[in-house]
Amino acid sequence: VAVCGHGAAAADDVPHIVSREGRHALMVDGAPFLMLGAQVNNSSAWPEALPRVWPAMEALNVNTVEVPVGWEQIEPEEGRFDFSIVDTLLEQARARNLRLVLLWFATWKNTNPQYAPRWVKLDNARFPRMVRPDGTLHYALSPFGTETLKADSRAFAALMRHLREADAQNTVIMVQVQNEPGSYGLARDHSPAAEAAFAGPVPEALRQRMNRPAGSWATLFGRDAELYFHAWHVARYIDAVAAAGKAVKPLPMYANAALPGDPFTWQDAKTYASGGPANTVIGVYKAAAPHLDVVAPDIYNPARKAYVGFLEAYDRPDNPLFVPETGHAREYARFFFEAVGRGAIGWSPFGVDFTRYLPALPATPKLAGDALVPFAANYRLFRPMARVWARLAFEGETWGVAEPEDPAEGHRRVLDLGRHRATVSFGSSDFGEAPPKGNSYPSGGVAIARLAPDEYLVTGYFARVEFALADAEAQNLIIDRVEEGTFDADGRWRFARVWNGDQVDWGLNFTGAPQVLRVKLATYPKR
Ligand code: N0T
Repeated sequence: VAVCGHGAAAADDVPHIVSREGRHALMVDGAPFLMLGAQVNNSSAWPEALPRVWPAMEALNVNTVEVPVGWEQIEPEEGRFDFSIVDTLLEQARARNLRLVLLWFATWKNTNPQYAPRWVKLDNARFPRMVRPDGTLHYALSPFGTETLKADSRAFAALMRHLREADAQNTVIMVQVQNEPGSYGLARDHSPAAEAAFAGPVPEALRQRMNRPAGSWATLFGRDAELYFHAWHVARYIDAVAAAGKAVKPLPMYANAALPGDPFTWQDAKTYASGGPANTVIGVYKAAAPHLDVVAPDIYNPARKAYVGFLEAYDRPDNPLFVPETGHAREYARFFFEAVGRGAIGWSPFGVDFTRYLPALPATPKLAGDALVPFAANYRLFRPMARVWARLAFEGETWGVAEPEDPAEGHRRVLDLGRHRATVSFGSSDFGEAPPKGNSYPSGGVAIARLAPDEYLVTGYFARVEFALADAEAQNLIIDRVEEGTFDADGRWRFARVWNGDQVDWGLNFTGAPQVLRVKLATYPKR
């Protein structure tokens, strides 16, 4: 069969990213891997809290858990390291056959230094904060703090050294360096070192990448000068931390972004996390941070157009698409299909465990089991074929679509598959051609992969899929055969039954049941 499994690989084959012809794969154990992820709450990486993490992960069918490791947790006193939490995480993840992404909460966590040890965050002389234009101190640490960079890099390298020693089997497959870095309410640092740098020329690597002549930040970048300047220096800092870690164990590394409100509207840098890898500065990060394999969006905007706009911004030949955080409200679940359809290496709702922290909910978990259902359904569908899908996305073509919520968009989306076209409609009845009404809430999603010129893998929830020829004048389309089945552990297709009659006459109707189809199309002449 064309869709086959993954080969065996040595345990010391460190996970890495490969890119070819604009497509990307996260290689784990020697083959493409699709992260079906979830991120725990910020304070859940403690032995006391973990028993309320794993049951949520099990309910979700994830294959990967994103867990923070705070600098304060591993280096409470300068030079004294304690990796017991890392060992606990490795052991408990392995017992559940889960992979981990570790999140290095250090100099910047949602821009602030809250996770830096107290010997760092309370010592302004040695570890300086950013300065506002009026000379007062901003809360965030400055990217010009050379001692801060040295201390952060040393701690991060120690963490990676511990992984090199304690994780030869690569339970940890990727590492996030900082968390949503930058600064809120301040476009850039105004410390003396920053002022001097801002008055100087734009660095060669950046102006060449941006294809600009030599010049100052202000002349080359106008209203974006401070944003680009800050992004450059924060990215250089993160790159140095990443490089220190990679020199020890070269795991894939990434930085994540707190985004502006939407990807279409220009916003003043003061109104979002300036300095972080937002969609507005991906090129700056690519020039400044060659040791980061990925820059990634944390997407908390549930409007389809905005969500897809962010996915499109980060899905680039020089950047694998990865969504390390997204909302866990039910209307976000459908965007999984948009992400995997674009060949994302992973996707992960944020804050999904059973620790509770909202005072408004004194007696119940913040997130009850019910809320996980649509996310669990996605992963239930994809977990058996995660390797197959990752390979198809890397070697071939895939498409994905989520149900629109804006009535102006209607309840149909058309996917251009080249020779064919797939019309996906949401809220159709089981039979007949009545116009689709939309689902009771935006919950529909479909993903399609090409298996052969006339054959597709098709799956989804709460949607109808109808195939047509792009050139309907030349020939007539006929369904050759629709097989429902599953993939076994080796990635081999297990045929279950043929769909025919009512199951194909009105399109392929996906319900809430996990169904995967192989659809073979054919043609017959017009005359
Ligand atoms: C996320 C999460 C966690 C204009 C929020 C989202 C996580 C962090 N931050 O629960 O704190 O660690 O990465 C920030 C969203 C900013 C929205 C700005 C709208």
